[in-house]
Amino acid sequence: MAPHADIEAASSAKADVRSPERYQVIIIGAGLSGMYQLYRLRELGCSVRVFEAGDGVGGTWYWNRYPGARFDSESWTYGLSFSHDLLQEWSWKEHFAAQPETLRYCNYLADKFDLRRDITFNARVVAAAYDENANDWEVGFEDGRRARARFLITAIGPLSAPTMPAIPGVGDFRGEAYHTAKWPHAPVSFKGKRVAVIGTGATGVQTITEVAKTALHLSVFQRTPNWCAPLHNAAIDAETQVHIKASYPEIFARCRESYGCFIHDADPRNALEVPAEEREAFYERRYAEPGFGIWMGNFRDILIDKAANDTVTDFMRRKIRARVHNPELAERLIPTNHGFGTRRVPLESGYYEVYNQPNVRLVDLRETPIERITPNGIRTSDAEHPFDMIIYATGFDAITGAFDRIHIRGRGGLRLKAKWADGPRTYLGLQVAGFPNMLTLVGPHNAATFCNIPRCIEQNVEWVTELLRYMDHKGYTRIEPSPDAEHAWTQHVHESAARLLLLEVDSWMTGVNRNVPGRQQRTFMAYAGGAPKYREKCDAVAAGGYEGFVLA
Ligand code: NA7
Repeated sequence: MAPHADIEAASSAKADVRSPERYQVIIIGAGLSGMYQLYRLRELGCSVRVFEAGDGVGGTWYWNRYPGARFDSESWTYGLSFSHDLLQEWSWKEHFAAQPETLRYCNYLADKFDLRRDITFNARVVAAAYDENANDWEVGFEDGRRARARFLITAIGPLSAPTMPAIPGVGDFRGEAYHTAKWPHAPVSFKGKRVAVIGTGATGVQTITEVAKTALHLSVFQRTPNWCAPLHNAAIDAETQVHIKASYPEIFARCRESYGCFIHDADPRNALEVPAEEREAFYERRYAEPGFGIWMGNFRDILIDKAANDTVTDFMRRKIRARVHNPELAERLIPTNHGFGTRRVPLESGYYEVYNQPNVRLVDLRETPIERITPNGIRTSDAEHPFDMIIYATGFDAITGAFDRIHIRGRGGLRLKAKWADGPRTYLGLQVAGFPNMLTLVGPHNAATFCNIPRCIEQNVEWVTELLRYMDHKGYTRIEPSPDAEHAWTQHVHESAARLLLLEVDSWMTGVNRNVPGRQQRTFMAYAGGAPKYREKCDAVAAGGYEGFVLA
């Protein structure tokens, strides 16, 4: 099938007969990665266009407007670091900024660097096909329009394909219903309403804590409890602001050296080497500190050694028991199928205390599973619960889901979804054999998924920019990894994760989503060797003349 015929089939019936717009580079997505890539490619003098499904910039922070949405990264480690002026002009108001502030930051970035003139909004890419004869990519939009470019850069994010629960009757409910990642732009009030939240991941925990403040009644439908830890957010006072702005070089240098580009890095000791009393005091300190210290700044072996993990898991268990007044309820909130840190740790601001409120109730789906959504509410195996509003905090088809939702075809019509049916295969998480000139920012097998993401976005974007500069300089027009390099990297990614305890539990990090057919097997989709090692490898490949890639 000719590439554009394929695109027309995937696009709407209104296929546009006009010839496609042409660029050197097309970027899909105007979140932080797409915007920063645009900025860098403009510097190269490329003709580049960003296509964005939403009507504004910000990606994750554009879509996830749910109540309570905020950073778990320190704000002052999250902003892009490339511009001294930007760092000095922008003043984060809180140590962990809420979504509206982060969205304002994204808009500020777009305005300051005049990025919007190269972004087309309301342009959802539904198909992309490589045309071997022309050596370029044609993308098709939902409305039938098309565009072409030599290079296709995906900046579509690892957590951007929301999933609704596979529960019968989801469409039947007559009240208000929202998925957290598709939250309306208009304010939503919970006052005087009976609200249900389904899901207790990082998103559910933030949502529940906020909704509980004003809802008449809140029912939390929990299938798997998670180990949540306190965020300890606070406003940034004037003196601290001055200090932060003066310390950016040190802050970013520290992030650069840590495993996940956070300011927190693992303690070099093994948990069991430390006397019990000292260990307990260490956990207390980490629990009392803001941010991910309890997860990322813990003893080096808690995520790989079960006995070490048991010590911190026991500590966290006692914390939940101390915070939830009703002992039976506390037990229901304590995870029993995984140890602390082996799933993404939700950071919370009074989450457990919510369950001490008289207007909040926990429905434990392990005992009474949901049977269906009804016009009036939710029916579990033992009762029908009436609601005015249902909030689905049911997560994402993570990491590869956003790729699957675009009909991507490479050389010889090879479908990316088919190639990745048994898990992604990539070289450096940046390219895929059979898909020449397609580059995948923060894609699978990248360090970015477990990263303080803008830090890893910067690394990816700068590497891709240098690659395109190199190709231009050398007169190359096509790049694709060799199948051997792809195989070796994919093996290496799997080996990097082999010792992690998190492989023993279902989560989006192990690629399991029970709401999506074909996503029931655990597969590790990110590079687990840490950001510094990943950067070293990428740099070595570049220094070696892009070893492992076939340039033509
Ligand atoms: P998560 O962490 O994937 O959480 C989704 C939650 O929804 C989780 O508690 C699920 O339970 C629950 N869920 C999903 N489907 C169902 C059905 N069918 N019935 C009941 N409960 C269900 O997504 P988040 O949005 O919270 O967080 C994703 C990441 O975004 C987060 O880690 C941050 O990095 C940003 P389960 O655990 O599968 O039993």
